[in-house]
Amino acid sequence: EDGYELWLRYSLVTDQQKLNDYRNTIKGWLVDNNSPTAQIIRKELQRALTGLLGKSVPEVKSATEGTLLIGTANAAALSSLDLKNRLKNVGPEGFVIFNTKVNNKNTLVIAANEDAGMLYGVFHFLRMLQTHQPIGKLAIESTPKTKVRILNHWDNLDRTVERGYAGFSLWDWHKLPDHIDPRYHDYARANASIGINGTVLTNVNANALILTPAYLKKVTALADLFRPYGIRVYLTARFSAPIEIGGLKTADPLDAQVQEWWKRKVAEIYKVIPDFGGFLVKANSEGQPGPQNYNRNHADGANMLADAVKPFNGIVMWRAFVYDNNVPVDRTKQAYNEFKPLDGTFRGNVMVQVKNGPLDFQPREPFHPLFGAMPSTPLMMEFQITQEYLGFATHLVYLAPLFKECLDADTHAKGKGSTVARVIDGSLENHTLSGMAGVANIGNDRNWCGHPVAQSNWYSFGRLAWDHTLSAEAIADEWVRMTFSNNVAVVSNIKNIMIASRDITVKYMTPLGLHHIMGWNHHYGPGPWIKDKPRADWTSVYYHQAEEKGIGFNRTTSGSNALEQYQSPVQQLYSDPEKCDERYLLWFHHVSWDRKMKSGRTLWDELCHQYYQGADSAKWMQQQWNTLEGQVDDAQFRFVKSLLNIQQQEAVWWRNACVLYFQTFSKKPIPPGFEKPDQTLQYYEQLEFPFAPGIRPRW
Ligand code: BDP
Repeated sequence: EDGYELWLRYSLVTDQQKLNDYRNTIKGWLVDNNSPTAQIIRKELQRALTGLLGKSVPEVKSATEGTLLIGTANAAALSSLDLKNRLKNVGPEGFVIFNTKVNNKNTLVIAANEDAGMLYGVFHFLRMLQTHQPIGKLAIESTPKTKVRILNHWDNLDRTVERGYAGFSLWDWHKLPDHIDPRYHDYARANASIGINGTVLTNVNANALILTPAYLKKVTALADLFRPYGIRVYLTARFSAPIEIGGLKTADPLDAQVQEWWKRKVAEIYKVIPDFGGFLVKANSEGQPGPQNYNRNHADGANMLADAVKPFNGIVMWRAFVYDNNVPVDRTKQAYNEFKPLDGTFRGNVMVQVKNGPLDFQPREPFHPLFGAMPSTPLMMEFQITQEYLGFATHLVYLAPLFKECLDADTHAKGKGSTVARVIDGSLENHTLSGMAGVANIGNDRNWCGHPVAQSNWYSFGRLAWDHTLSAEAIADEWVRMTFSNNVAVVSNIKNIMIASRDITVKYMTPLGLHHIMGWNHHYGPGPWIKDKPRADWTSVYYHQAEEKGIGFNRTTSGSNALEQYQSPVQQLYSDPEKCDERYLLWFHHVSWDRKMKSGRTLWDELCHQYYQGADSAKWMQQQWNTLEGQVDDAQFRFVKSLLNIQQQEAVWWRNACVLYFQTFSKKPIPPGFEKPDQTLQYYEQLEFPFAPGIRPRW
């Protein structure tokens, strides 16, 4: 196997009893609908049932014993079932699945209010078969918790992918619209199977060319293809497009000509893509143009675009990832400082898209203080699925635990239980708009994501966007069963590796709240020594602040006071170094090397301990994986094995480089019992990685 089939392998059900059971329950199927989505469902059912049940299951004309009946509320074949009532709570995308009698025959029904719900219901049902669930007494009702469940592709028009580690962009702009790569269908199927309903095709560091007629034709071809899969297309809007492709002298959002230009541009887009989703905008950050170039604020910019897309029901996703050249005392404070005062001034069709943490997708960050701080504005989550700071597509890091850690964090904005999840699903403040975005890890590598296990990160993002109450364990369980095997021992082994992998990675990269200590322009290996760059907040020393007495970024009142941006119970959780969760200690505090840690060790010893434990655990992952030989597909087995070998060596690289570097400040020995690094600090500092993927200057 080469990984192309993702979690949609549909291999024969190996549990004989389940197989018999499924064969008896599903003798035929009927999709009472003729929409393009229904055609997709027919194909998927043929393919899936043939694979899973090992024989083709016929399409039937009416409900007989053992029919899988699929349709929307008004389907004639389902008219006896009072579907309107059963579907009253599931909305346009939800579905119900239940066993019932029709014409006195045992049937299984998958029904929804609209086409997309039907498709989601079918994929849900297929997942149940793929994971060997019982299907005799089903009474499922499922509704997505967030409305916009969207991938952000950081794909450039030349097919390079910013922070992409799985080859080049899927979008072959050159050959579009005439050549439709069959892969686009498989991309859409995969997304539909996990409930993703939107895709931003282009990089947030935007190119205005995408808005020109020639490119809009190409975008239209993709939008037409994705539509029956329930997927809407969105684009990034370059704020200066009116100048670059419109011939105007300004892009000032309050300028009437500029407003008019965007209105026309938007009308032009909707003429060819009637369900165009809207725009994603990165403005006044890392060199991108924005309203501040004209002394306007983010709301002025967002609202101008929002007014343009409003008549067509479009939305604007305005990013809060902002920082500029005036390096503040603490870069992590800037987004809150700029956005919080604007709460209540955004149009109703604007969502502010906030990264999970206040810095930038580090292996571990506390949740972003904007969550819960802008009650009048719907905030969207932005997770990074691509592993920019987590070993690219080389290291095995299952991200659902990272996603969950943030979603489950309590902002205390409206008292206990005001979790980040409730902020972004709109329930905390009763917002109708809600969303979750994931920066895609997909490229044109045959296996889509580079690392076979990186597929689980795409998968778990989609599953959590649909239902953030799912646990990381449950999602891993599903994914392993669908991707590798239903064998209980295999499932538990791979799941154990996956669940542990994120913490292991944090330990060998950035334990105890360290952050932003990676290599200079590639963000790959360690670079805690990075200093003296054009901007302080692009260095590592700015973040770890190591010196003879201690280490860590003081974000309390005696330091940058970034803690003030959190609600008071959260502040209290973190402000006292004695009580602060040690996983965030050096994020919030500058503490002495001799400080006593919960383990009883000094901070220095504990830091070493964690680095060594991380690297040892990377070895443990290898050992665990090696026991799977012969129990999962051999090609996949060998591929992961070779990647784990690299990961293990690089965990040692991270450990050695960081321990040797921090030792120059602590001046303390590596605790007894730990093998000494076999190279000098200078060796690590001089290592160069000219071939690291995505190498390019930092913004
Ligand atoms: C950082 C990336 C940079 C992105 C930026 C962003 O290094 O390539 O452009 O985020 O999110 O993580 O805009």
